[in-house]
Amino acid sequence: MGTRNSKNQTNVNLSDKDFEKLKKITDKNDEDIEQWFDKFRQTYSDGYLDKKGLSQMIKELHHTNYIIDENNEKYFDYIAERIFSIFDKNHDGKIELTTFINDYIAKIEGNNENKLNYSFEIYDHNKDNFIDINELKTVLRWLFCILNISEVELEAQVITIMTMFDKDNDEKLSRQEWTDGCSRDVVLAKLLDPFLLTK
Ligand SMILES: [Ca+2]
Ligand SMILES: [Ca+2]
Repeated sequence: MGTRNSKNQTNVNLSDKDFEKLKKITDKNDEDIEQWFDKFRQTYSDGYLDKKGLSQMIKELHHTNYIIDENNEKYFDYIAERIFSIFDKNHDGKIELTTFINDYIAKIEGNNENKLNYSFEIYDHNKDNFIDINELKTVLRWLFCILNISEVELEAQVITIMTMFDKDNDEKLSRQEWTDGCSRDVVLAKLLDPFLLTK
């Protein structure tokens, strides 16, 4: 084997390895994954996803783990937007379907350091390699909205996180401070995980 080929001829194929990984992270069965991937393969037959396609893909990937209501639908759109901006490196408004699947799974399923680097990029909106307080609040506000955590609690958590993570007290988190902080404090790391919906 090697790749799973569509009954419909396109050049977009999923490797067996990615297929198995998809099964693992989504709890879908073989047939579900085949059908699901076929649909995307047909819609995006040139092998590229746009922002809307990515959002749909992420929602569908995770909808068996999480019920999608209006609130978290917005969250998925937001996270998809963030993920898109990370993957669309040349800013042409499209990302390669199979590369995305491969990379996305590797990152959310990967070792802790990979995953933390990925979550860092989700938080770092302006890509200056620091997470400032506003960036922290922006992502957390989305997460807490889904978790029904209040704005008061949000403010309190932001203070806690900055106190625990910001070792050089410059009121922003470097990549190192972020990965060290999340590695030290698993409870906070769980709270900060932008991929909470994926488990
Ligand atoms: Ca930043
Ligand atoms: Ca700092």
